[in-house]
Amino acid sequence: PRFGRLLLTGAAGQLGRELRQRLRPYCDRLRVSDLSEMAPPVDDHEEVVRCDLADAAAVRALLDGVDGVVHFGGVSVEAAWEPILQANIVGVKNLYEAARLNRTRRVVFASSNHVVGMYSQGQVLDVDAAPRPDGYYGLSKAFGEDTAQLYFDRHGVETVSIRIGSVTPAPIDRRMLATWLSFDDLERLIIAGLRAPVVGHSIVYGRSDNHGTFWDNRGAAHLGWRPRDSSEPWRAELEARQPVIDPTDPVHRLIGGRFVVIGPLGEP
Ligand code: NAI
Ligand code: 15L
Repeated sequence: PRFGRLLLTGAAGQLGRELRQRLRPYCDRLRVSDLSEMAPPVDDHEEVVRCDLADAAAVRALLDGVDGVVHFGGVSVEAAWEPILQANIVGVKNLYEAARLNRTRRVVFASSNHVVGMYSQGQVLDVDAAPRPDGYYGLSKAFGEDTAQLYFDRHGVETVSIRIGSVTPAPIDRRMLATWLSFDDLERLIIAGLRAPVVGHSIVYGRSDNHGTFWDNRGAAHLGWRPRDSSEPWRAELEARQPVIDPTDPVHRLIGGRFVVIGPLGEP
């Protein structure tokens, strides 16, 4: 079935710009939003709304008349605490309060692999793996997942939290052989997350059907999503380009890759 009005946040971002095109066919109206400037509406099925997620009143209005939210807005990398606090913590709380007040039934939340970034790459994690964030960014995404759980338990707002690996047109380093998620698989996962009859608060790892993955999605089978793409065609080229990997280096040993050493927490 088509959706009535869908809201996409983060629409000016790397993934948002692509998703804006891809979500259009699934809904009668697509409302797109970001703090930054976006392209004007392409036709009268699109609504373009500039909004700071940290502004509770503006977010409340943003969700008015919305059936489902694809929440991709926020700080997307390791950064100073204050912007992460405003966009990813205050922002996610504002989003869920607005969903409750507007009776929005379903959210697909762009969580991140950095929620579990400090686990070893040698482990295979289930969808119920407890957070081991690798920085303020991963910590804020763990807060987002917990907020989703709270608003389901208290108010019945359903969420699929996608612990996204790495979305790029093609994998570009050896870690991405495990973490890569194609845009096509991401699109299908978002739609499955919106359409699945009952999700409560479900967590799923956003990765394609990659060999040597760090993540087991059997616990999210009820979403009815199976990735169709794989990083395997790029393996030979990426292994040749990066032939030596130091397995004792945390950047290569831990799931979060370089996020486990960068940012404010990496400073003396
Ligand atoms: P991006 O940084 O390109 O886009 C994020 C957008 O959010 C930006 O356009 C930015 O202006 C907007 N934003 C930031 N603060 C805001 C605020 N206070 N109010 C309103 N909008 C605000 O990031 P990208 O790569 O497109 O990622 C999208 C989402 O997916 C993010 O939530 C990110 O954490 C998540 N994600 C992305 C991955 C990837 O491979 N690109 C991997 C894992 C998670
Ligand atoms: C993320 O969460 C980031 O948003 C993205 O820029 C990538 O760095 C990705 O994780 C990754 O771990 O590759």
